Amino acid sequence: MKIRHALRASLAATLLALAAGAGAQQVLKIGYTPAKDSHYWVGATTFCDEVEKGTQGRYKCQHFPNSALGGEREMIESVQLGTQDLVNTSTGPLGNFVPETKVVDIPFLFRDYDHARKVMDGPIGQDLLKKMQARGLVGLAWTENGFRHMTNSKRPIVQAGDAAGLKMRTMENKVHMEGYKSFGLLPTPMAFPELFTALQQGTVDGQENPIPVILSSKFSQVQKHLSLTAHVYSPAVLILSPKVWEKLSEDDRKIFLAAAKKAADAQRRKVNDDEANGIAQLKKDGMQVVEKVDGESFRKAVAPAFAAFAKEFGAERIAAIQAVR
Ligand code: EAX
Repeated sequence: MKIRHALRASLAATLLALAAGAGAQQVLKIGYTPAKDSHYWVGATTFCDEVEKGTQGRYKCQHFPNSALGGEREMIESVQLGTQDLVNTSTGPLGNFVPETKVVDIPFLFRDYDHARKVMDGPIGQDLLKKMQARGLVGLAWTENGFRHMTNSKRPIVQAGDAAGLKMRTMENKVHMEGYKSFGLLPTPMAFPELFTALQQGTVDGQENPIPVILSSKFSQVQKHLSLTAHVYSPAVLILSPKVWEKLSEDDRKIFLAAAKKAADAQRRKVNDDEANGIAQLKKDGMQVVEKVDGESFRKAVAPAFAAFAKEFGAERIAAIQAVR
């Protein structure tokens, strides 16, 4: 009798301690479309480790890679609503929420990684992060997706003329779609979680994504041709729900922001690695790779669309981005 009493008391004490612990630790749900081990996972993991360390375990993360919480548009919506805490997402659908960010999705706007990273980390990019606040999103840092390249099941693409007529899955991004039409592509917007099956079933002929996405999503299983077109830079951003942000102390906010900066660095390093080693891997996996693309033919094709981009975003804003060295 006595022993049972004592057991019950100690069980009650344990439950109380557990409840107190649970109250002190908040688990943040973080989602992204690519798989575990991808560049997004590296960024997310770095962020979460830093936050957990910095807050002595008061905050930690639960990861949802592989679109487990939906496509990027859905996840941004959930973060806005506060039913999801964090998303590491490309700018694919972001312009539908924060129109000011659309300018960075213009094809052939950035010369190379160095240029793109300088712009995103400089006043222009930081100003865009701030613009997210007014739309119910807290942009912590620009991470990175990478320069996008075309894959397809029909033929090698060497010049813009080879792309003409191909049914190409695009992100739900008007700027991309406008630009790609000028290459003669038939843009078919589709959320990322549907893409692998669409390629497998031939609903679309091709898609375009950075090397780290092509690798981690195993598109080599369903696409024969890869062309290193680098036709657009694809930024990514780590976004926190305002519901979480509003509850953070000033010190914790600093910890979150510093963690996001480290996440961006780590994610970009993984992009560098995949760019350096991934193409050989994709060849090994059976892809035929066009490395020497006639970039000039694509630039020429898209040049007329720049008039429309200038009208929409302002010629000076575009020029200001191009002028960053
Ligand atoms: O952000 O939808 C896409 O093609 C994106 O590049 C992918 O979800 C990673």
